[in-house]
Amino acid sequence: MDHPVRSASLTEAIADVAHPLDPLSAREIARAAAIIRAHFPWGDDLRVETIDIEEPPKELVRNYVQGTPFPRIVRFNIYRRGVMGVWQGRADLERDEVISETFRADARAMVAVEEVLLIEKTVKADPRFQEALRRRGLLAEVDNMCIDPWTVGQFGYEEEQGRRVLNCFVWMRAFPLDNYYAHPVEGLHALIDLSTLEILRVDDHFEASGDYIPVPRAPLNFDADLLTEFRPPSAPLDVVQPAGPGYRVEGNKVTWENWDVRVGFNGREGLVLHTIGYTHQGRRRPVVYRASIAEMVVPYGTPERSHYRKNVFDSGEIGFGRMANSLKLGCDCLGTIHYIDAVVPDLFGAARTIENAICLHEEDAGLSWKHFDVRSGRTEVRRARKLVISSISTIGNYEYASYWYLHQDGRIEYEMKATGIINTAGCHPGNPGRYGTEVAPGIVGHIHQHIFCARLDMEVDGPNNTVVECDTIAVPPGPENPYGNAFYVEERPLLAELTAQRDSDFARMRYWKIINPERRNWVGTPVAYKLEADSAVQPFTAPDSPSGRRGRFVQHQIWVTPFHPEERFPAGEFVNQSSGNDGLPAWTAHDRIVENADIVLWHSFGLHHLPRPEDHPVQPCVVCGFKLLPSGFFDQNPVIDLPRTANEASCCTSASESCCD
Ligand SMILES: [Cu+2]
Repeated sequence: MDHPVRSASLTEAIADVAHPLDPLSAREIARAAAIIRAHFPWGDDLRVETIDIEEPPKELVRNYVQGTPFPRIVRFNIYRRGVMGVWQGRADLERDEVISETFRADARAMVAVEEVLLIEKTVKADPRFQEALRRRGLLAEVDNMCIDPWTVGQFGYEEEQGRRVLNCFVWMRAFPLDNYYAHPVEGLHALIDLSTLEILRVDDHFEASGDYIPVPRAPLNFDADLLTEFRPPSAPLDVVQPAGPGYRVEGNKVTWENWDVRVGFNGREGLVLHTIGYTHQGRRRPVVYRASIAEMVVPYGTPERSHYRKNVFDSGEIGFGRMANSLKLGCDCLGTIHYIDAVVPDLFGAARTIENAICLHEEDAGLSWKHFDVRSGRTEVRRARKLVISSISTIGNYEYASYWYLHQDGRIEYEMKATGIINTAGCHPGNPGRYGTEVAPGIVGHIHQHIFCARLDMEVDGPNNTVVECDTIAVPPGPENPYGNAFYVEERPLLAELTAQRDSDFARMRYWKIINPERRNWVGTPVAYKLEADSAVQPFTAPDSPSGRRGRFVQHQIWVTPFHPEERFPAGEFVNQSSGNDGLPAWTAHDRIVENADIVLWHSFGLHHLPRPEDHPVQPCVVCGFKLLPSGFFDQNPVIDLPRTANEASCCTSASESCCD
């Protein structure tokens, strides 16, 4: 590879921590684990769900002077093997002690990958499971079975109370590299207690009728070693920056064009952007204090067999950060790349480094602006580029690729690209039922949604903001609208939490602005950013249903809350098997004031996904996201100052022609 590559760890050691918002280093995680182990003398039974930095108060961050000392407080969620509930607490790394602890008896810790590794073997050895395979004529192939455990939600079933439970779905492979999701063993499930590895129940949904759905056997693969036909390779398309990239990285602070941002990461949310600001005409102006994808849920739409239980919170139950990939140069990332490693705790509190978890690079972003003056005959044209900060997480069958883009013109854009393998089920060929698409003979992809929640702790030009709803109103035809053409935008500030739970409205071309009421632009209106909610999703899960209760954040595209350091996750701190009593609905019930306040804007968005045959056997990326757009934040086009340049590496396929003058 001759692409330049730079690599660094976010933080190497406590001594190297340069900023109060820096994520925990490997050494800090190890030290925190040692403090916790000394405080909770459970020996080998100690299990770690979370060890993460407690972000210091905003005032400390805002007034921080480089090189001065700052506190390092760690948040932890831990549990004891075989004991239900979670100990939530804090440790002070300087004082070397646990400074607070609360036992949350009803909480169930997130599911760790280390915990599920033993499940497959246990299920396969269960006589009830083997008997179900025998009834299907599959017992001889028991070794080929692939057992995927799924989180179960909270349906109030007696046998699941007081336990940590997963429900297994079954696929099978014909040989080691075979794509097993092409071979669902439909209607067969094992419910397992994660703490004891006891199999509570095996469900064979076809036992009574005997009408088994056959396992589709045709191989449908995507591994290059198994594919025989490839199209000819495309012409090379290289991204080359001979003078190096346009960004600068110091520790985990990134400066690019007029932007500066601090890159953070944790085991639950994955990528976090801190203190995003834009310097214009010599003044740094804050825009977002903290931005992350704080939760996501995938509700499935079929009530059939055990599929109704599928309503998974891949972030809050599993952890985007913990499941982040090590990215590969020239494959995941193209161009002049700066990689950042991430460090997360493993199940036993050891620091696990995910090398190259975060990718930073520039991309061409097409045209920025242009005008041809017909009278002077002159053309002014500028090209745009963007800074990309990304990471990719694999959660079971699916990949979530997360991209933050900073644009030169002040735009912040987020894209979630979903790829990987759809969750497949079996059907009688030609009869997928109304809840899905038959994506290949005998394989159904059920309808579902992927709904994410962005937590946007805004600070547009200062700490206090107001969210304003903007509806376009058509004036009724009559004396005030004699030509029938009149329409205008009506603005309405969202003053308190309960009235700030808002939905997209196509009939009104609704959008929202985040304004700073105390700062005006040159025409006297409050400076603002506009949220473009391009990927609003209409939820179809009943809000009071067992699954709907747990993910109520999907019921509105917009929620606004006053900042509170403990209000971090929209479906609550502990989501696994939760009943839905925590999170946005509980907090906003207090109807706190959100006008001209330190506010957090929560935006639910996502994908409405009835799988297509083209999504199978591996899905090309489908994309959802949103944009934050300056809207009266600047007095005029902020990229009017882009220098007039022509790209010298560009050429014409016909050598005699000159494209640029
Ligand atoms: Cu999907």
